[in-house]
Amino acid sequence: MGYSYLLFGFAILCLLPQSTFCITRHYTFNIVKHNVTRLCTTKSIVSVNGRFPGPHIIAREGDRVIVKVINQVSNNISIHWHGIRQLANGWADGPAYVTQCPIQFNKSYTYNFTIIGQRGTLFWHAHISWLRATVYGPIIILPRRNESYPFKKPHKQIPIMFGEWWNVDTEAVINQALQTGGGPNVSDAYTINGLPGPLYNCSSKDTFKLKVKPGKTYMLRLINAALNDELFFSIANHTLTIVDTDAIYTKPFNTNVVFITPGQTTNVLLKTKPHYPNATFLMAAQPYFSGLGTFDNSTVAGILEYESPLHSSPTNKTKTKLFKPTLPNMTSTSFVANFTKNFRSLANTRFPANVPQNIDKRFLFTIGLGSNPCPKNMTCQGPNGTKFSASVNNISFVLPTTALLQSHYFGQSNGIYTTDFPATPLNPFNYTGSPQPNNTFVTNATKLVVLPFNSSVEVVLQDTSILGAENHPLHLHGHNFFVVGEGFGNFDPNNDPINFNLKDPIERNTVGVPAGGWIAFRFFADNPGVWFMHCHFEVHTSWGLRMAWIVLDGSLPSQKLPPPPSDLPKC
Ligand SMILES: *[C@@H]1O[C@H](CO)[C@@H](O)[C@H](O)[C@H]1NC(C)=O
Ligand SMILES: *[C@@H]1O[C@H](CO)[C@@H](O)[C@H](O)[C@H]1NC(C)=O
Ligand SMILES: *[C@@H]1O[C@H](CO)[C@@H](O)[C@H](O)[C@H]1NC(C)=O
Ligand SMILES: *[C@@H]1O[C@H](CO)[C@@H](O)[C@H](O)[C@H]1NC(C)=O
Ligand SMILES: *[C@@H]1O[C@H](CO)[C@@H](O)[C@H](O)[C@H]1NC(C)=O
Ligand SMILES: *[C@@H]1O[C@H](CO)[C@@H](O)[C@H](O)[C@H]1NC(C)=O
Ligand SMILES: *[C@@H]1O[C@H](CO)[C@@H](O)[C@H](O)[C@H]1NC(C)=O
Ligand SMILES: *[C@@H]1O[C@H](CO)[C@@H](O)[C@H](O)[C@H]1NC(C)=O
Ligand SMILES: *[C@@H]1O[C@H](CO)[C@@H](O)[C@H](O)[C@H]1NC(C)=O
Ligand SMILES: *[C@@H]1O[C@H](CO)[C@@H](O)[C@H](O)[C@H]1NC(C)=O
Ligand SMILES: *[C@@H]1O[C@H](CO)[C@@H](O)[C@H](O)[C@H]1NC(C)=O
Ligand SMILES: *[C@@H]1O[C@H](CO)[C@@H](O)[C@H](O)[C@H]1NC(C)=O
Ligand SMILES: [Cu+2]
Repeated sequence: MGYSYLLFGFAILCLLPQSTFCITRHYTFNIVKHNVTRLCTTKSIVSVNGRFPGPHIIAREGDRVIVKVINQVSNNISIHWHGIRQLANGWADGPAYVTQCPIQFNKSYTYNFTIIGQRGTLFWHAHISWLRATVYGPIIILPRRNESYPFKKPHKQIPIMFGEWWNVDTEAVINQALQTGGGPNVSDAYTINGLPGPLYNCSSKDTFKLKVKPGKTYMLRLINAALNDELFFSIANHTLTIVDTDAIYTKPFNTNVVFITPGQTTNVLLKTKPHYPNATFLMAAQPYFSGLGTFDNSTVAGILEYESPLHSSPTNKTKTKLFKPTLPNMTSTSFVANFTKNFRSLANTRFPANVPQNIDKRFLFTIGLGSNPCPKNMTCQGPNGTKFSASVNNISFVLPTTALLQSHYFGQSNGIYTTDFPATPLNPFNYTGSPQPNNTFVTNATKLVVLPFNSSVEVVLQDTSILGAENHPLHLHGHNFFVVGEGFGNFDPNNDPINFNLKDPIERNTVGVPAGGWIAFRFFADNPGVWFMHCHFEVHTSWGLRMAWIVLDGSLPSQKLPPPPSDLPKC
């Protein structure tokens, strides 16, 4: 490796009011070019410290994390700490043109945040254009030093990061797609910890191997960092126990297959067989695809290998049997629905679920695809000769050329954004049925919703079937939400709320809205700032399936957005 930057600089002890130790953890992220070869194709990628995937951030709940990001490439960059609450700390959230201007070539920015009330797995990734294709890595949040897990402490913990490998430059892919208005190409492979595995040509040497001992419990920290694909994951002959999602403990449940959308994280316990099984097991992931058009339908595989002092020679190893997992049909919406129903918050006295019971603000947002007219002097490759677009309540969100959070903080919204984002669709229609609207054109605008501090909010996200119903993984910045209900078809405001779970709904930061269906979530707007909400399919975000909330300051000093740090990048 050409770069040997120190991950840990130094650590400073600090004392919390609860008299438990927390520390400050320092990292340096040098954004540099790096050559990587997969599937016999070498390409130069944007990377952190010349690593692919990027370095691990490891911290305990309560710790402060300081990451100095130094941009040494010509691409503008910003880093998002996906799922970190960033309480009154929006300056460190990272989405380009939302909370900050990007870090330009030869400039640096220091992200400074504390991890509060979260334990499990999150991840960090670039949050500008499609650079997160190669710029991502895990955030591992251990319990406080004096606290235990609500389950038996695992023997070992291993991040399992799913990603996509593209033989071509992903920046060129999205730039061209936005130009022509057509659907972009798809990835060439999926990866586990950057490795496509043995089911691709010229790839066997790039296979992730998990070596285990019999009779132990391992915690796998699953992260879906793929650009555009929801995934099914399974390990042959092994049951997985889900215990934590998006850094929140869940009621444990067993499954042979995990469904995980981009932006989601899932901690699972893997109990190994009590005795050396004289067998090797494939772990594999495949997409779930619900939309129209083409997708990467390939399979990434890794190997679960039992270590035995007696059977450890290479010759003996090749003799063991290999078992393969069975994954659901790649179009199985029914599997996804069944699986998703199992999630519940732990919701006990130690880890309560603070679900809003009374609602101050209600929203119904349609989400889905749409189109923009083709400019007169061009021919476009989108639907019916138009350009692909995507929207929330038919508004395709236009990013400004400055940062929204700064405009908000300094009271300079004029010409940057307006606060009239519609609370419900302006032109209601039969969202998942017929007749479908005969005009699929979107409005292009930068409209936000303003929420008073600590208002309790309910949002229904309603998928549309315009240009195809599709499962969309929606991600909210700066907050977790409780998924109180979901279903297929159109949300029924009279009958559906009767069945809402207000006791132990799952709490998360990213949720897959069912294809041709809806979900309802609730949250307290307890975090002053400007918070992005968007589809975590990069292609849909690029097309405008995104919007932002402004949460106003509260009355106490701790409830106010502080001034920006002095090194906040300029546009
Ligand atoms: C990547 O490979 C190219 C072509 O071989 C070479 O010119 C370049 O210096 C390499 N870049 C890095 C960062 O190693
Ligand atoms: C990080 O933020 C804390 C709290 O605002 C501050 O005390 C500290 O000096 C900051 N550290 C750095 C390196 O910016
Ligand atoms: C793995 O599962 C297959 C199919 O269910 C079964 O036939 C086989 O015996 C199992 N092997 C081991 C080592 O558990
Ligand atoms: C994947 O898609 C290609 C092209 O559409 C098709 O030929 C192939 O059979 C598909 N493979 C699987 C495993 O579905
Ligand atoms: C290979 O496995 C056999 C038992 O199946 C064992 O006796 C032998 O020691 C092993 N060889 C090595 C080099 O591990
Ligand atoms: C392990 O399995 C292989 C292949 O099935 C077999 O040839 C070998 O004898 C087995 N070794 C032991 C120790 O059971
Ligand atoms: C998957 O489901 C689709 C739609 O139900 C069906 O057409 C296809 O044959 C199925 N594929 C497999 C491999 O079962
Ligand atoms: C989902 O659950 C229903 C009802 O229990 C069952 O009929 C269906 O087969 C399940 N689908 C899948 C793919 O497991
Ligand atoms: C079409 O016109 C726009 C603005 O009028 C211009 O920016 C663009 O370059 C033109 N494209 C082509 C292909 O001529
Ligand atoms: C495609 O565009 C033509 C001409 O603008 C229009 O008549 C037709 O209805 C459109 N078809 C679809 C499927 O939108
Ligand atoms: C919406 O469309 C579906 C399917 O076409 C139909 O069954 C339903 O009655 C429609 N609903 C309304 C309110 O028109
Ligand atoms: C467009 O849709 C509206 C409402 O469904 C309908 O009244 C109108 O006739 C349609 N127009 C065309 C040209 O199909
Ligand atoms: Cu989407």
